[in-house]
Amino acid sequence: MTVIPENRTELHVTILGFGDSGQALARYFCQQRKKTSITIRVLDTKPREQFEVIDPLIQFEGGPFEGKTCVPTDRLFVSPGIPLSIPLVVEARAAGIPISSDFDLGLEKTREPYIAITGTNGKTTTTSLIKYCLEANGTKVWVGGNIGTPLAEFLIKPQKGATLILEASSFQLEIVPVRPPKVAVFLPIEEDHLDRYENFEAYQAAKKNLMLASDKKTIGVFALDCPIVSSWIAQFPGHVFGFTHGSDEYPGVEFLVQIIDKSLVLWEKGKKVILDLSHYRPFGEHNKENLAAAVCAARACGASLSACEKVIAEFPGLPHRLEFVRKKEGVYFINDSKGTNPGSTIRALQSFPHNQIILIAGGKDKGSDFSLLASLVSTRCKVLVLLGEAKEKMNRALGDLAETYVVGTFKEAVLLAYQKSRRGDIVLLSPGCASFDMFRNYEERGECFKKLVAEL
Ligand code: UMA
Repeated sequence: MTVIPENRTELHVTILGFGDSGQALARYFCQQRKKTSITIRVLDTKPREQFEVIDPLIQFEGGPFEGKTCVPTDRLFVSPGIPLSIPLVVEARAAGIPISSDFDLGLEKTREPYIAITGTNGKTTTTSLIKYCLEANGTKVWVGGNIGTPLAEFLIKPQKGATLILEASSFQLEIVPVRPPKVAVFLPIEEDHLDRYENFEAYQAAKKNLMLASDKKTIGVFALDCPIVSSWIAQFPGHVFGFTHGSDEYPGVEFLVQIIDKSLVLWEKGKKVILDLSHYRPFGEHNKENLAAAVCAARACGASLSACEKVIAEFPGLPHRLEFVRKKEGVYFINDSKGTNPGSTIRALQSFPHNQIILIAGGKDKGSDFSLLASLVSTRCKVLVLLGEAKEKMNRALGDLAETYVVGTFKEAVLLAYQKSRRGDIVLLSPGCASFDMFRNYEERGECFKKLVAEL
């Protein structure tokens, strides 16, 4: 039990991690101090000099967590990047301290309906597509979560009447959401973050917490072709919507979207409607899946078909996701820096013709199995350029399957890829790894690629 005196009037909160979510939480509690007395303690492994501490009353402690304790405190908030398994959190939990996060608090303190989007790849694109479909329909929305804006920001500046559209990572779902979503989108689940989780099952279990939060009114949107999420349907308490590349025979699915070549076939209350995708710009089958998921979610929230059609015609795709950069001497340069796990690199490779890809891959390994890429590398890649921390592991898994080069710097990788390319080839940056060994984040890596390509 905590040992904070019973008769005190102030609230003690402790925040682990002072990144975007930790800082938003701290600002929220500072704002709350106008109404209640609150003590805010923040711990981050980085030194204090690296932060601008926003309020002199925040007790900031920088440096390693070893030897520190969060007992006593009334509530411990853990940033998504910090595992709940670290001793500091385990000790606090054992002492009966409620463990929370900005995502958790955000759902607790709001009453607005929310749409949560989870799965391994495609979450941000789907989140954005849902936003555009609802906006085109005149619905007021607020977008946040893993996409970039912490939910605590909404608590600081609430928007009355908005529908929350929240990209939910496995990290953010490790605590079961306190209230049911209006719509829960389950995109395909593949191996990722195995440096954080004990095994693939533990990663799946975190994503499944969104299902555990759902109730009979929740509309679940399922990737029917994914064996993992589709196996959850039998236990899902709410309405089932789904999308597939397969047939229209899905008993129990109330709203089905079939992806057939350049169209989406919608089966809604026995009626068939076709949405034409000839003008939909994002590359690849997976981007049609993201769109199908978004159409299901948008229809679940009452968006009209014409609102969805407007988005299909106008959505340009997102930066760093199979983003076309430049065509130089007949060679196409594509930036897929957000391809941070083998599953997303597989989708990128599937989006281009056989034996014409010069793949730049590698970065920080997340415990991934790179042999998952083997068959596509052997059929689609002319040349493989490997770099970063994972280069040797990738070379062992894939090096015999294409002409392979292991390089030291990002600049070398881009120059070599260009040198090896011929008219009609595709130079594709899709690392299959996180960026943190060489860059601040995947955005910085993608921007660096675009800059180097522009200089060629
Ligand atoms: N820190 C420690 N000790 C640790 C680890 C981190 O003190 O052991 C500190 C760091 O020094 C840093 C802070 O914690 O100061 C960073 O916290 P964080 O890693 O939780 O990152 P935030 O800036 O709060 O951003 C988080 C999400 N980050 C992660 O999940 C790693 C962001 O997702 C999200 O956009 C943001 O909250 C708002 O909701 C990013 C991400 O990489 C994009 N997500 C992963 C992914 O998409 O694969 C899940």
